[in-house]
Amino acid sequence: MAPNSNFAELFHRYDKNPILTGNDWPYRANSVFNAGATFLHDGRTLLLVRVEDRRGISHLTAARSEDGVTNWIIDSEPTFMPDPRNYPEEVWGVEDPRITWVPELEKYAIVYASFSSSGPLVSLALTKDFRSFERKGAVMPPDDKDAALFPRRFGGRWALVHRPIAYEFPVNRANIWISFSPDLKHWGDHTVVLEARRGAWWDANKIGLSPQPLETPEGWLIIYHGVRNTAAGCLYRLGLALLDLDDPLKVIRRGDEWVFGPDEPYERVGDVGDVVFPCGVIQDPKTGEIRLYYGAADTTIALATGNVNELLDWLKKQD
Ligand code: BMA
Repeated sequence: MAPNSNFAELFHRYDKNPILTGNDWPYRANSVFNAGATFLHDGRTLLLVRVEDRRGISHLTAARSEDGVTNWIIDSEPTFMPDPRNYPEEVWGVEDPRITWVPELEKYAIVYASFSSSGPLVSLALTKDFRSFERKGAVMPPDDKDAALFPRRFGGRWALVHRPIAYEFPVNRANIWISFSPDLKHWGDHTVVLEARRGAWWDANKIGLSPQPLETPEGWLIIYHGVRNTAAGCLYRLGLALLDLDDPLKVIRRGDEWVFGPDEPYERVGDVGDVVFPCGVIQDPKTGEIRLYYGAADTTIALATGNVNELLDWLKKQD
């Protein structure tokens, strides 16, 4: 896909991308990518980075920055290692965290994929400071990933977005679901909220939540990835949808076209080429400016900026 400068884009790449690579790491790493992101209470930005080691197993390491762009201070050792002795589902690593600040708990919820011997599943941990963690263990069985917690309850229940795989003939399909829980432990009322399209569509067969849902005055803004299988491999691109603020099972709008996809060499070439995969987004509540942190080709971390108001305006034109 060649960028066409005749049309304005919704996301703008930082000109010094990628912002973090394995070379920046204080210890040996194969690749650093798919980072969750959040504001800390002191205004700094925290990335919880997926680091793949040279066995192929991933762990998570925190990096902090004043401006969210430069001068990252990276923990000198892994911050959150898989713990297969106590949590056997983490045997092949922990991956792709999404972070939500939960005011009621006064804690951050980290929802991540544990690579179990039966496939990836969804796990949850809570933290106040990204130094000590309260693991809650597996919350969804395999295959399931691309999950995040909403920051508050709906009708008294917590809500989790996630992406179980449906083994359908002739191709596996994956839709975005929401499930509910009174206590963050027992989950039910599993409901499909966004379905993968079919056939030639960019988001045919497999879609999944990308970063955590973004709260806007008009609804929960969902940035999701769609996977297109081609003869040359998979293409990961991003689309937008808007869910009702009080009832996230209600889809207000969904865009037809993708809004961001692999173009630059660092997105097209790497351990897994043609992948842009954000797990974290930060919003400035005053200006609506957002910073989208994405894994590029499963190798480095890159940054793109946008504005929530422009994304919402674009979605309104999609009716
Ligand atoms: C997805 C996830 C991501 C990865 C992407 C591209 O299924 O496993 O961690 O970035 O594939 O390889």
